[in-house]
Amino acid sequence: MKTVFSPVQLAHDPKHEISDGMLKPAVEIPSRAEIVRARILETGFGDVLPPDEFGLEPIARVHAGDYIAFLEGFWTRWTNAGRSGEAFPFVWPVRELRTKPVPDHIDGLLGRYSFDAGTPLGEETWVAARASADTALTAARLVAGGDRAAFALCRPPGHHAHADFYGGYCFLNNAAIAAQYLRDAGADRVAVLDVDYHHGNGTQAIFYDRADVLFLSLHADPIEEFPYFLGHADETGEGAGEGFNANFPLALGTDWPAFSRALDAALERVAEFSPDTLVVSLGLDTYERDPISKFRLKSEEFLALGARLEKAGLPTVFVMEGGYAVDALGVNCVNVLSGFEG
Ligand code: Q9C
Ligand code: ZN
Repeated sequence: MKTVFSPVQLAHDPKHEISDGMLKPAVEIPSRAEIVRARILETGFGDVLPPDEFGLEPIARVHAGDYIAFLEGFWTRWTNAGRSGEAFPFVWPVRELRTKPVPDHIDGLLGRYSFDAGTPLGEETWVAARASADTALTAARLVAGGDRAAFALCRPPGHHAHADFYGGYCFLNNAAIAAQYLRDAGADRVAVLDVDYHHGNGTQAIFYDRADVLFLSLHADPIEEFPYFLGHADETGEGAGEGFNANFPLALGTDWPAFSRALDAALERVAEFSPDTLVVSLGLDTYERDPISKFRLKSEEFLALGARLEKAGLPTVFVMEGGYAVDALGVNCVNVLSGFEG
């Protein structure tokens, strides 16, 4: 299968993040993408193509106009306010606080358009996030055009980004943008299966009231793990989307046997739904040595994950999400893809 990647995605190069209640070195860093690209080339897995430019329209099918304008204009506002370096929000409109009117002040805007302080926003974030979305869109276009599968080597990742706020290292929801593109290109039903260690809260929320996009997520139980406030098993969709959302929260320490049982259950739901296309939010942070995660998948077991996904028998768009054990990320990611190819 083909891989899509743009070096513009490397421009988002954060130095720090707030996690564990303090300022720490950033883990969602450019070398993540570089090591995966290097592994694809060194194993001769397939061609690596640059993305096409799709413009803002397919992004605006998923994200709010004011949010897109905020991201686009952020750096100018930030520097006009006399600030420099990467930005972190610190105040949010929770519970009784109001989301309207939208504040004029940059710190108010940062809080309005985010949900955590763990996601550094810098000068090059917008250009990189756009390139990452173009990468997902190009992979979706390949599959819409008849390729059995394609790999979008996305970075920054996307699945935590909602229609109008960022977080969890994510700004534009690449998988959701790809799924919506596939619908607009003629697919009647699209399933998004999220196998990242963290719940795909953004993707879930974007499609929560829709019956045309089934969202399924396997992840660490949010009672114990980020994003904490979404991802429980009783979230099944609402309105027309009731029954078209399925969460599989798993215990910390989950290994491949338990993970693959949940995967089988999720893929059974996919088969019942009978989608035209499958989008896989491919996080590799389920790896046993991931520095921020607590599942126990081994490198060889990612081959089995890919093989199991292939058995669904669907045109498949892989969209990279998390995975922070950089030295092993290339092997683990290409194991999934080559397991799929058999
Ligand atoms: N102590 C993705 O995998 N911070 N995002 C966790 C750990 C947020 C992960 C703090 C993790 C976000 C795309
Ligand atoms: Zn993750």
